[in-house]
Amino acid sequence: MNQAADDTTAARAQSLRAQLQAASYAYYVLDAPDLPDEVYDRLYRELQDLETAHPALVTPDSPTQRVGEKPATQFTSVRHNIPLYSLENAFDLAEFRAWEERWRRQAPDAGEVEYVAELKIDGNALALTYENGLLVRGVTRGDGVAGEDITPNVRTIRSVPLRLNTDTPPPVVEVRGEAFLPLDVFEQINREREARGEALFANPRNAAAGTLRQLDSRIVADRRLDFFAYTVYLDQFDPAQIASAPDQMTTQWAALELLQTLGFRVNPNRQLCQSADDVQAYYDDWATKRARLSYLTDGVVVKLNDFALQRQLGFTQKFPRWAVALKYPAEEVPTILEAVSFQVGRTGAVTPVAELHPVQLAGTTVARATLHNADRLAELDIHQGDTVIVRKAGEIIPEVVRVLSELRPVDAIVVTMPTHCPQCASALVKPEGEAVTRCINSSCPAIVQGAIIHWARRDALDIEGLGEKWVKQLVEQGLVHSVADLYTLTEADLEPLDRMGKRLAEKLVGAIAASKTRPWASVLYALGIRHVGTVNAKTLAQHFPSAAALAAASPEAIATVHSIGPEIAQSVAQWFEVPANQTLIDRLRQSGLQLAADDTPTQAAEAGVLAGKTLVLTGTLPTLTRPEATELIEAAGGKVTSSVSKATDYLVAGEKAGSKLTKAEGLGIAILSEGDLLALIGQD
Ligand code: 3BA
Repeated sequence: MNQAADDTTAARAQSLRAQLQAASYAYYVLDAPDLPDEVYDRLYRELQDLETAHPALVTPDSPTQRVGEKPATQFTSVRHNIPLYSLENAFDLAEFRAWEERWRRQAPDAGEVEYVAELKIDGNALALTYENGLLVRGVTRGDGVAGEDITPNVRTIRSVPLRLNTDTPPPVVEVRGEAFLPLDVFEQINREREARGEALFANPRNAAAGTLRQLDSRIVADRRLDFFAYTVYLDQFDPAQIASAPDQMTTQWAALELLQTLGFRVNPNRQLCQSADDVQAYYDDWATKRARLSYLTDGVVVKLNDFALQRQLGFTQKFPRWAVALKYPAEEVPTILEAVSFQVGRTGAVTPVAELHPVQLAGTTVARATLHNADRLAELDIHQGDTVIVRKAGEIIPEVVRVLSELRPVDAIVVTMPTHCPQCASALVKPEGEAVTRCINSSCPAIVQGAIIHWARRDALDIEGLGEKWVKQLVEQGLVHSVADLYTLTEADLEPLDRMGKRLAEKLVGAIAASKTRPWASVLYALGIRHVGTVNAKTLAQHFPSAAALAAASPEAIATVHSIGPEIAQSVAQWFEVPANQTLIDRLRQSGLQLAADDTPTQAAEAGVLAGKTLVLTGTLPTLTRPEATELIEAAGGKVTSSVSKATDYLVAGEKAGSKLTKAEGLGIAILSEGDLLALIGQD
């Protein structure tokens, strides 16, 4: 191609990008589409074709570059230049007024002030960095100090501009806001998950968090995440400049307008308030109106508008003093109780569950709610056909909080706990002083089903594809009575199951066989012994290198292990005394499962930087799960125990670290963040 043709091609690509960006902005940010879909698609394909023919024309902000090519293997932890503080909560208007009084005592000369009231989006905070106008990084909030770099996923959010809408971008801009899933997308995802027999997301916030942590950005792109911006730092590398800005931007209100100008979606329902009374009116107004929004809000964020006043007030250890989250109470709605069912869990615990006439609650349809246990059931004095009040607070499953007994149908029958297991009809037991009613028949189908699902978990024997849907059928068809039966299943056994087929049967048999290589500690955890979680299982497996050794140990001997208390020891010893459990262990051994430790520690572990060191984990780490952190530590030769003592070398502390942190500080034990740990073992 000659120079002139090259120029026109480049110019065309540039023009297509500009048109597509403008259309995208109108569609996703302004919510006012100005280009028919077919036209958009045609221009998009033209740009794609041009870029394929001339790869040099591809720019990082091209609309074709939102979705990455291949999945990431893991996310890296990134320290925030300016921490993301938390928001102080006010649970009602009185607490909000008290907050105002408090900051006023600290700034007695403030006089009349302006507040900005913003809807509090129930999502996940993100920090986006733009260098010379281009999006270079998107990081989750994490623990506020460090988060995960999820840039490829952030790029898929259509309302996040890949390039700032300005010809004169500052060298570095950091924008913060909330990523969220619209309610209709959330419901669609859960419908799909239900159809595949996967666990449902509890709420849109969890679903958004799960989506943001997806390693494959192509999946993220399908999920239609959205983003509202609310903070902009123009000079993020100087913490002294927090809330500082050029001359024209001295207020939160102006910052929000600037964000909008730069191309971000800013929540349109914000309001500039001249007083706390104005804020109160806004809060009351949105208490009902928010039910009609397409996304969830859990309160109002109130910020002092003036940056100078914000600076004067500053921050406490955790919160800015100039902002508060005025929460809405957990939603409560009345509905009719259609029936009460009794669910039997993996441990045999029987939970009464209210089957309800479906109602909309906190953005989702609720048809079941927990009644907790026998005591709660008796206390509620619930009758068939009762009108009940259900509540959903944050993550928790909905619960029945009250019964409107004045609306009770005449002659209604009181609901009581069954005396026999609804699954296997054996007598239930409720030990004196305990809240839980249990089925103690270890071959009860509900218990077997729960035990197998636990057995197959990622952090147990990790049997891919063995979800609830299949387990239910296996148990119902009488193919499996205990986890040991899994290892004698053949493809011919599985194939006839509803919607299984040859290919899946083959895969499942393979996945079950693969689980035979999992280490002794994982098998011990998978057995589901009370009080033996992943950490205790690891500890026990280290001290008792085989199932035979553990089975032979007295409770006293088990309790001598550091961090294993008498209650845990008792539970383990008791488990091994039950003849059925001994048979189970024998069968597992015959099937070739690892019931003894590989006694040669790996070379890496012996030579590892943490060799001989004892670490304790506490709180929520920004990127690693407990099992992941434990695995990394052990790979580096370290040992993880569950309680802090003088023998502890390091405490790895994440968000919401509690008494362990205090204790470690008291003992002068070195405290590591996740970042410190990763740096120490050379994984940063
Ligand atoms: N405004 C969440 N924090 C928010 C900047 C401050 C803030 C929030 C907010 C600290 C929302 C805490 C996490 C964080 C950025 C720290 C909002 C919302 N403002 N409108 C005052 O809608 N959820 N969350 N995010 N820095």
